Amino acid sequence: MTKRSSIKKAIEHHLKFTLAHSKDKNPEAFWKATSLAINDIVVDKLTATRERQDKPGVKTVNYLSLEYLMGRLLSNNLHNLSIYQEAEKAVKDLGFELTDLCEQGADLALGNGGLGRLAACFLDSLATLDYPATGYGIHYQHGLFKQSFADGRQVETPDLWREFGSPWEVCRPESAQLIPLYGHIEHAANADGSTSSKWQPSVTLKGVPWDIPIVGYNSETVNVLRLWESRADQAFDWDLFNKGDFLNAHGKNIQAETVSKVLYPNDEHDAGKELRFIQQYFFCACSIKDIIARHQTINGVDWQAFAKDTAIQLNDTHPTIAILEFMRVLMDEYQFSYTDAWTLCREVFAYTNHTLLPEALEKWSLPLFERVLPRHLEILYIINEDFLNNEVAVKWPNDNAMRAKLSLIEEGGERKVRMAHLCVVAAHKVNGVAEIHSKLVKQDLFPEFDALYPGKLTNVTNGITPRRWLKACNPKLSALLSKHIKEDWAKDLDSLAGLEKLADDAKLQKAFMDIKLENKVALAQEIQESTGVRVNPEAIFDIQIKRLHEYKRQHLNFIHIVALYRRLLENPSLEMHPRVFIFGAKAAPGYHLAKEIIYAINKVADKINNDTRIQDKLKVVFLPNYRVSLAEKMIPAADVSEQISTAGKEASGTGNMKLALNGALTIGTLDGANIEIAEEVGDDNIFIFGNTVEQVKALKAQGYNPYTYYEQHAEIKAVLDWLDTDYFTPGKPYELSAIKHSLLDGGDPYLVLADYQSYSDAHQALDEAYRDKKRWARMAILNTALMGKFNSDRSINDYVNRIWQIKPCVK
Ligand code: OAK
Repeated sequence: MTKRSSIKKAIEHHLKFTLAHSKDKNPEAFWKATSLAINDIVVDKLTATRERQDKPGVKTVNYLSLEYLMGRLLSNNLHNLSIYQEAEKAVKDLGFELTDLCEQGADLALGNGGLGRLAACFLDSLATLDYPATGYGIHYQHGLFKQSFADGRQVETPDLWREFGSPWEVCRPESAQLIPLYGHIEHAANADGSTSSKWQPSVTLKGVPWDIPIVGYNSETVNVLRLWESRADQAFDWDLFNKGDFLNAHGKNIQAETVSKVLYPNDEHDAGKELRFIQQYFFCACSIKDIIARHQTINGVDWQAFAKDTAIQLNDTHPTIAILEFMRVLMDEYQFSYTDAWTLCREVFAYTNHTLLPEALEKWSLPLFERVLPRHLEILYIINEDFLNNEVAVKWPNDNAMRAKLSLIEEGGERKVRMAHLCVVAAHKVNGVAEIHSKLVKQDLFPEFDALYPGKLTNVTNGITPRRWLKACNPKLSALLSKHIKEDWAKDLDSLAGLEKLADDAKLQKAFMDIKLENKVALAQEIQESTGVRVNPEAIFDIQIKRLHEYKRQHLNFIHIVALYRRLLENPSLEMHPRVFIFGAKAAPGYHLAKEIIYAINKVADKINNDTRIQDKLKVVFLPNYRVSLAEKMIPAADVSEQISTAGKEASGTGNMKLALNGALTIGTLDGANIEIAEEVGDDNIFIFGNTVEQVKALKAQGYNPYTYYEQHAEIKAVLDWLDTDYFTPGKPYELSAIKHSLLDGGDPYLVLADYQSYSDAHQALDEAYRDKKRWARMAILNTALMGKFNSDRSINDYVNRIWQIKPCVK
């Protein structure tokens, strides 16, 4: 049987027997049946992978992350299995277009932004490179909220990604774990005079795993993403039920289920909520138990082999409690001495830092810690004493200030546990996510730790999977690349450098730019459908997509747009190529200024888009509900990529890599991975502007005063003052004043005004470059050609060589 006919048969089978559908053409049911049919192939490979990997001596990396932004799985899995075309034909035989079917699936949006999407790219690369790996996280009932706009303001509604089931996941009740929490400690005297502690927890949760297969591209491996769902330990209170108290009979279940109910929607902001703390502990405890259980199934109780077979990577500090849970299990359940447990712990754990923003650095209040996890806090004290007395005091004798600075506990005011310190002390490697970020982690965040542990702090520059972010999302460009590059470039992205010598070739330039235009036509249609705004595909599509955050400076982009509008009103024949500014961004529901920025962009967009005086030279669109599947439509259509964070604030960025790979030119600051992108493509093929990290520091040190820019720069003044009028919000002056207020009275913490002129100049240069068609085509081709470094396969191999020391596991 051909692949096409076997897929067709499997779809029909699932439609009839799994879903009990007749031959009606229900697209949702067809999507599910198709996914189930493909999942059959996946499960076969999964079983074979398990058989190969579950053997003594096979080292596995366990990736612990509170977030995974997976997006949709059907099209990705088809591409990775190299059966997309066969499936397309099979589905057509049944009367459907595969692209339409793929649109049916919900995004798996179990993450907020960069950190969660990075985790998803890394899982793809690990499976592609045949590395044994398990991802661990939470099976949130509701992922990141859905965003819509009402009169320009963000409205959030719950995400119901698995309301009617999800065809890829399988529940594994046989691997459920019991997780104790709260309660108290009982101390007992031992015969040798020492004391021992026994934790008497008062609550027990049950963690039930759901497994999602992770299909490698063109590889033998299907790994697993294991997500924990919380349930009550004992199901139902029959006593209450029999007494007629039906609602309370469910009480415990409802409480227990809240633990995995919803993803916290804060990006890079620690709100310090008890439920979030329990989420972290719950998934870490489940995962540690699972890792140990798996080790024992394969090795018996041979702890000698544990460190040889196990690496645990902490995706930021969110899973830090895994360190304390591992210590607790070793000491209290396996009778390890503290020293032996700590030695093993340090061999196994490594930690990735994803931000320098102080508001994102997690610190948990000590009373909260003590109430929820009394035994873990006791163990933390032991680690801290050991660290302060045997490491800090040895390096810096009699230095109380240093003790206080490095202690795992912050004193003064409310006492707090510093999660990042615990990570750095426990991990054998700590990495930042781009060269400059890792340098700042060493210099500014942890200089003393760098001195104490030479060589522990390192860098692994982020990457993105070229499978999802080029091959699958930009099929036309992919086909063109495959015509010119004989290697399997989706695996070996460096091979795209072969295009460099063709960057001036007129035929390639035309084909490349024709494809860009076709992608822009498709996005223009999407824009019209979702916002009603008509945009001209011949205009420059200038895109900023990322979470809404002051440091990412959507408001710098916004102020420049208002300035362009003003210039056009003053001079309608201003020479500029038509431009469409396109935004996609969600704001954390409690982040007031971020929401005001969304509102301001929407209000200004409304005015500009309906102003006939400017002859369609300027349009502004804010696409609602930015998410992975929308990014897949926007990125292939971008001419310009806005990467304009204040230097030193964006750890790496990964959208910058995706956009450049798809032939967009970056306008960006010398921040995060922009610096490495500039190194790869060369200064002629990127628009760099703004103050550098050193200049930002100097400006702040000399007492940055935004008012000087406001008073001395006529355009800045005119634009900010304009926002106070009711021009954009008829009858309601001051509706858009929040931005001005934050930039002037608020002190402009992210130096928007200091970078404004340089940003405006860079846009001017960009506009001129675009009008030279050949020059632009050359630059765009070179961006695609020279992104090889940013393949997440390279990142993963860096982790393997510098941190994990694992090997591919193949037949
Ligand atoms: C989110 C919550 C807490 C701490 C960090 C984050 C986060 O998403 N950080 C982002 O991580 C990405 C992946 O490393 C980087 O590319 C972004 O620059 C960084 O902001």
